Amino acid sequence: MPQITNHMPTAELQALDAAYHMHPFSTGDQLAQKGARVITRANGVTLTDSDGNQILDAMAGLWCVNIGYGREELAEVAARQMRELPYYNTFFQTTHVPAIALSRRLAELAPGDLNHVFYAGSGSEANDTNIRMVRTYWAQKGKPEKHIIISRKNAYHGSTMGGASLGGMTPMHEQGGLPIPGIHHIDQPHWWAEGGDMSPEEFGLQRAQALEKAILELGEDKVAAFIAEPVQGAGGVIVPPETYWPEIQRICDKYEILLIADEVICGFGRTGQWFGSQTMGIRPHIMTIAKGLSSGYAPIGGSIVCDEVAEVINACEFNHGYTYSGHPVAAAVALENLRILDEEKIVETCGAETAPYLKQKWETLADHPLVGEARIVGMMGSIALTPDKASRAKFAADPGTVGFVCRERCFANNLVMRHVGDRMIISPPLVISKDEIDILIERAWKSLDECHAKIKEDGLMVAAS
Ligand code: PXG
Repeated sequence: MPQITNHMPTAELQALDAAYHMHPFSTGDQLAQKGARVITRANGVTLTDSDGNQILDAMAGLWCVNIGYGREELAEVAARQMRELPYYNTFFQTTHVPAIALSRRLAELAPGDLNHVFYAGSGSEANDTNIRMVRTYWAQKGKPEKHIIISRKNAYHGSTMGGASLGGMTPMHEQGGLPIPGIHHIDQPHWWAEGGDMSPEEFGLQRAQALEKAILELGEDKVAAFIAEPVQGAGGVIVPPETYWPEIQRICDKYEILLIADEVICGFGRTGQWFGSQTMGIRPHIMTIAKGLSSGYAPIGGSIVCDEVAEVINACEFNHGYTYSGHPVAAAVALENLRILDEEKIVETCGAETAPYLKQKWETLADHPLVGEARIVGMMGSIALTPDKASRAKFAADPGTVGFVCRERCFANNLVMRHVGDRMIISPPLVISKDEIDILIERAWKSLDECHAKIKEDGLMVAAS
């Protein structure tokens, strides 16, 4: 069927984009030469680009479109809310119905006594809130010297000054003079890359105990909180060994360190349960949320805070907030998204049926000659590309060279599968069907074959010495 378009030709759009639009995490000059790909519409798990290609989006946008694209209900709710009350703030002793309703719903959904929500416009902003909130909490309790936040290398917590400082990405720290003071990074539980001769269990325990070591070195009276993603996302979908989280929980309990679970990716069904903290069996004091909260249909993030921390913060004036904290349109859209996730049993079906199906298929990729390990939790998965499975070798070429070749083959095969270095990652919409999973795996396999052939031809199938 001919594609009906209502936009100018792709090359013209690309030229305008290059002239006027600066892109995140991109080298502008290189992108301008190549031309950005223009996505024009989407439905379910499928994107359409300006040339009419139909692409399976195995990343759910940027890990966020949990209910899939094209849900009319969300558009309707947004339009209705814009007509009724497009904006009002939540400062100065005012509130509005969408913020009230969403907060109550989040308190119901969140585990334990996580009953209070502070809103932001994004995950980065929410993590900035968290830095100020945990420091204020300890100051209010008469311990202002308890201010250091421990995070992990290769973590991702956002792009603002606070978010990027909490994150453990060195190339981000190198731009803009980061991290800000009072942030300390420990090693990550990435067994495949860093586990050496240890078993995953031994390694998981060792990396968790790095937290205890850091607390003792920095001084228990100086450490405010530990922040981590239940499963690292942007770092390469790194599933920690089973021994890791129980030990972290023990250490946080022992030293009375606040635990912040950054659920920006893991939240709202991504791991097969409502929150990654449930899947990993942890009890955070604060959860960072964004992305799947609105399935990306409106920008909204926040912090869900436990009773004790909320009580202390509420007892003082917390001099913090954003113009768009609890934005009524975004809150109404998020509430409708949560209704759909719940009433259509999307999280349940994902946990009980589609995620196990995807796991079974995804793990077969480990049989490919280019793939070392295939890991998956719920609807977030990764594979490690390697020139030698037995030794878990890295490639001799610069990190990411082979991953990039693989990603290009995926795109040529109408599959969005990302690379992080030489790891390939997926995070599809939770509504992906079994048939669509079959297509995803078929395209992934084909792309791996083509990548393998290409890197052999280019002499890249060589292990680093
Ligand atoms: N925490 C986590 C765990 C995230 O994954 C943020 C905080 C920041 O959220 P905002 O809404 O401010 O972007 C994120 C965001 C990637 C990629 O390349 C990942 C994110 C954002 C952009 C790109 O995988 N995660």
